Amino acid sequence: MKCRVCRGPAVIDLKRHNANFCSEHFVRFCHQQVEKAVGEYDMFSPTDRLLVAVSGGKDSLAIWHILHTLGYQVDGLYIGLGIEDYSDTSAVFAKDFADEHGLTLTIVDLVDEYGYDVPSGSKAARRAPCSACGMSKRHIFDRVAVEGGYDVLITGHNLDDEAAVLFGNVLHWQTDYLARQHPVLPARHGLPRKVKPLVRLDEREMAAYCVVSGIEYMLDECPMAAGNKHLRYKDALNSIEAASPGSKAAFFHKFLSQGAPFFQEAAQDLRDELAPCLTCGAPTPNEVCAFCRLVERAGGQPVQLTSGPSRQS
Ligand code: Q46
Ligand code: ZN
Ligand code: ZN
Repeated sequence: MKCRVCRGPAVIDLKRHNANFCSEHFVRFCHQQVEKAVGEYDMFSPTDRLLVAVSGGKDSLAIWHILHTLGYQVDGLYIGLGIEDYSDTSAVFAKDFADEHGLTLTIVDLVDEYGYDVPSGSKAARRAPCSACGMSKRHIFDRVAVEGGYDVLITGHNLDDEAAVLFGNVLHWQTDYLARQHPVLPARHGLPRKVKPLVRLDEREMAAYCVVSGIEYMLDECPMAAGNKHLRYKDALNSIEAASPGSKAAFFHKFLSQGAPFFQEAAQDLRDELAPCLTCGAPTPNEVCAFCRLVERAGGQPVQLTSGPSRQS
């Protein structure tokens, strides 16, 4: 197996690209795929201040590493979710990475700042853990990005993540979710743009990127992920991909180029319906946002977005 670029010994084969790479050229390939996604979807420019949401897992540490290596100004944000040992261990990976590379990491702890953790909050709000967790994370991403004056918030969702979400949305024809599924969510109501620069790279490639770049990351899966339907969708897509390499990327990227335009009107309608939450100021279709309702039911304390938008009356 020889590297497509230098003909030296290859360390990875990428069937959907019909290519093999050595370590050096695989790293270069990953950087190029990120630059391509950033340019294709006009995600950000070198002068933007970027904030990456870091979980301590392979994807978020890889995108932080890639963007830092490419010369972007990018800080990290880690949220302590209070999920058993998983949270304690993943925090160590995030902090060690930041220290090793001399990068700035903001840490927000759900219990310290809001008075609940994911297990207790999801029970109190009678929501699935991943629903309560996702909502909490989105709110804190917005808050820290606004308070820190960041232009763009970055998440480490990769091609497998996005294809699995698309698969679920198509299975149930959830047109409102399909309308929102895009690697760039525009800035709105004073909140930053949100982007996903890993949409051209998959899970295996991100794990390999970390290994060849010497990035230590949290290997364990979140214990609350068991039963998550997106894991089943990933398995289904992986079977199709094994039989027909390239199917997953085609499914997702052709949706963006050929399917998504059909949902644009619905996406605009959804954006028009939003107004700032009366409690925290985050955009919501209701008077009080779902996050503030969750915090209240969990017995915690909402935190106002300090320089966020004000409600038009
Ligand atoms: S951390 Fe949170 Fe994930 Fe764990 S509870 Fe679910 S959403 S699985 S990315
Ligand atoms: Zn090579
Ligand atoms: Zn709110």
